[in-house]
Amino acid sequence: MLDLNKIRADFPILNREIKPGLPVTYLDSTATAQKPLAVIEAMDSFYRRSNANIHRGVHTLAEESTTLYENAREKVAKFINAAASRQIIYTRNTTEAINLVAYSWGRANLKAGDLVILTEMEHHSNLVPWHMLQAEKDLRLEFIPVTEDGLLDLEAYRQLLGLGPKLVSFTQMSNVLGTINPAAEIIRLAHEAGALTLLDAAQSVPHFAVDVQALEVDFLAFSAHKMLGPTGIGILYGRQALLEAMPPFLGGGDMIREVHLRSFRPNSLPYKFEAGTPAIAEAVGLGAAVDYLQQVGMDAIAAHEHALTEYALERLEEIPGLKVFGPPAEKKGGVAAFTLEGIHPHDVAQLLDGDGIAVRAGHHCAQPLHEKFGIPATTRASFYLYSTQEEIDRLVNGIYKVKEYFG
Ligand code: 7TS
Repeated sequence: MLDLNKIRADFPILNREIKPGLPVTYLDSTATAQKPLAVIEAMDSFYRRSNANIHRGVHTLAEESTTLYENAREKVAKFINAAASRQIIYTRNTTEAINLVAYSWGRANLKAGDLVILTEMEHHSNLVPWHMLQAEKDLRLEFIPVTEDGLLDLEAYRQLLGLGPKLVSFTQMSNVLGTINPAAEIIRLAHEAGALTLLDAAQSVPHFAVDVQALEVDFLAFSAHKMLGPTGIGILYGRQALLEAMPPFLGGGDMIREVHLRSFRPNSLPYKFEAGTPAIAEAVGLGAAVDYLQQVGMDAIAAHEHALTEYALERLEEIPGLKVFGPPAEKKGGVAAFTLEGIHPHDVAQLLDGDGIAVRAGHHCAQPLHEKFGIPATTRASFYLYSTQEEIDRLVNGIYKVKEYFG
């Protein structure tokens, strides 16, 4: 069990009042997580004490800053059980990590007619890079269908595998349905069919233990800001042999070993993929976020969110006219996207905001998924380690008020 009072005291923003006497009820952690003091202070201390550019100086500050930056990489490597920290590439976010794979690996390895399998529940960041590459390379894209209850249709997947895909790229957890996909099985089947795999772990790494070696995944992408860390930094993990064979993505300083007027030699891993001055303070913040998550314990966080999700679904589903999308709680993480009969999802979110309740409305960057269900938008509440039953009660009461308002 989590000590929720203790945890909540670590997050200054959770004390924020939206209006005098009206506390914030933050139910939008799927979009971005709030930050504990440990992360804020690590970044503050970096700028106060150690700020300098990395890898380029012999002076004390440059050495300190380089050490802090690289220590954070080690922490991330251990956190997802990567075999070596050079397999951890700093990017800006999940989106950039997926684009890196599409542009570097995809451009070098895919040709006209090659098949990439995605799913109908992907975030736009695991769709559009492949659309763009398809336009360039004339690839074939196919999609694992989503069933009515929000699961991937694995029978259809097996059939698609018969077409000889080169890559299967999919999300470990849907940011709308909350579905936790059977990643290990999907990866194993892909490998049996001779395909590589990319796992969008934007919604999984923050919420439960992810072990890249146990999964045997080839590429994995996630964002610091969804796991208590700062914005502006994300991670691409890759199998070492793959990363070594890939051409650089962005060119410039730091990613080179030597440069001449008409040529360059790329740097070794991970620097080959880190062009220009990176997000140094953000890496330090990410390292502090990893420490914080590990101190609380990923299994305890997952258990807390699971209990909350069960409670939330039970309470939400008793509201007449409310439909939650996605599978039952046992197959789902802490996300509840819903529609309320006769009321636009944006109106629901707007009225809830009047009660200090922060939820999101729209297609949540998963427009094809909403099209599949024949709806333009949903209202989405999402939970994290600091979320409470009381906040879910406030949400439910708020929704009853919205219904009253609209008669
Ligand atoms: N993949 C998934 C599954 C996501 O949920 C998101 C962000 C991304 C990729 C992209 O992450 P980024 O850090 O590169 O932006 N999801 C959301 C969301 O659900 N609402 O706002 C952002």
